Amino acid sequence: MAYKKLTAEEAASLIKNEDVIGFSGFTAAGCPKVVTMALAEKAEEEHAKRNPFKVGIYTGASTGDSIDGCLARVHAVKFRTPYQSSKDMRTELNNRDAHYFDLHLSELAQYLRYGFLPKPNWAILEVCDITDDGKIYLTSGVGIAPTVASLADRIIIELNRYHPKELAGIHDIYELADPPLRREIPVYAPGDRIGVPYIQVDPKKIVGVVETNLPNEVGAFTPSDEVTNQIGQNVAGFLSAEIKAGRIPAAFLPVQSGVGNVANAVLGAMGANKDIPPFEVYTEVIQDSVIQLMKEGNVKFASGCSLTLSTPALEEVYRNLPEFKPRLLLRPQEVSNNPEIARRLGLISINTALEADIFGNINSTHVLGTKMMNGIGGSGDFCRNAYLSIFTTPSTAKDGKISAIVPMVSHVDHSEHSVKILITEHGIADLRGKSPIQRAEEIINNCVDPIYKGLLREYLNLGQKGHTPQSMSAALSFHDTFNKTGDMRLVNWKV
Ligand code: 0RQ
Repeated sequence: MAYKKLTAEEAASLIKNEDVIGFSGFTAAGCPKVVTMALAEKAEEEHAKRNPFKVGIYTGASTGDSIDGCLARVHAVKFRTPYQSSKDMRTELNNRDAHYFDLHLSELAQYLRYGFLPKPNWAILEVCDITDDGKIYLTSGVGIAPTVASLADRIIIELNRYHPKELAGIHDIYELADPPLRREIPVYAPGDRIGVPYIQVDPKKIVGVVETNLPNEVGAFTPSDEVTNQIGQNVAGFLSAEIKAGRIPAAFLPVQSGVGNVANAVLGAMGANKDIPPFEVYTEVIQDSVIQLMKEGNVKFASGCSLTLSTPALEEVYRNLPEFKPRLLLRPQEVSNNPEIARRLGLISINTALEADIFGNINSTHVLGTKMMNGIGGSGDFCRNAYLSIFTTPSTAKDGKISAIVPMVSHVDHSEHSVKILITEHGIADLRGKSPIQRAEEIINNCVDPIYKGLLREYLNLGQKGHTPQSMSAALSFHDTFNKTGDMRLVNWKV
């Protein structure tokens, strides 16, 4: 190999206070692991000497603990974008020890190229193979790797032997030209290949290679329960009724599905529904359920940005790579999440809300309006542009003390103009073509937990006259009551 071999500590020693780093990967899949762990130790040593040490971080989406967790715990993050799901990073952001800006995932690469954000000094990339002339073969996630590899001054490689070299060929690397030169992205079907299987970098930028042999840090899913199963059944039932009504073509449309337990349960229920034909997936995270459905013959092909699989599922794919590789494709997130493609392919987009309001606005990010949860992720890229945009949520949280459906969301991520269908374990609200008052009735009747139906009907009566019957004094009473008493059920409109 033409490159210098480095230890993680040697690589970390090159990174300076205030440097900005861009990482490969998307979720914990494909993220580097050891250089940031060493960097966290370096930060701790610097802090012990009372020296400042913080870095700026760009990633594809969330990361494994060895990036977000390790660096957050030692207060070594100056700024962070675009999505995270680490408990420690969340604490850091909510304490404002690190500045966080929440971006649509499809936008980050172009924001960097446009110069809207500080240029990365470093790219740290996890690879399964690298050639002496600078061809980089990524591992199980792509994210913003092509863009940070071309923009960064210097590159550190983590060559992770856990991922087989034969993974090369699963990636389709394509970078967009910037306006006014941009043309259409020529993806006309989920399986279309438009680029090359590697990232080409200038080998002179590579300062060294750190060798590792480590699995991804993808967390295990909690098994589906009664509520998530019922949400899954409701989504599958709704989609099969849409096929029967002729509003979804009989051959079906490509599916985008969000991350987490509800998303896994929804895909499982879709696979089990006999009215839904085998379908293709055009999404960002390929989760365990997609692989399961592929084995059962219910998913024909999956294009995504990462194989966000539990370790047993990823190892199964790797053991049977010749069988899976022709049916899997990993793209940069500005292609996997591109609004142009979502609209063209006619995606059925299914994402999870933290909170919805009775008029159809969605809060995906802010717990009770103030605390950042994870970020908007790709939900906005897809929801606004999909053929059919569905949001799911359990109707309550925290043992019923929180209604996930409120008079007015405490933070807006997706507006009533983009959200077409809301589904909870209680049922389906079809918001298409309905006025605000009709939407409120549909949501209260079909989706709200019985314990909160009365309160929300009373709220509608408090509303001002006008197109959308909000009461400006009572709109946030659910949240205010929870903050004061710890239980939204105690709302009293007369106070
Ligand atoms: O709290 O962690 O203390 O138990 O929020 O809730 O039900 O476990 O939901 O893990 O599926 O995540 C929206 C965050 C849902 C996720 C969100 C509390 C609840 C629990 C988590 P605990 P659940 P999930 C593709 C698309 C945005 C990005 C996106 C997400 C915790 O799906 O990040 O869609 N979405 N990307 O108790 C207060 C409420 C609450 C509440 C739930 N109304 N108020 N707390 N909780 N509802 C992915 C990517 O882009 C990579």
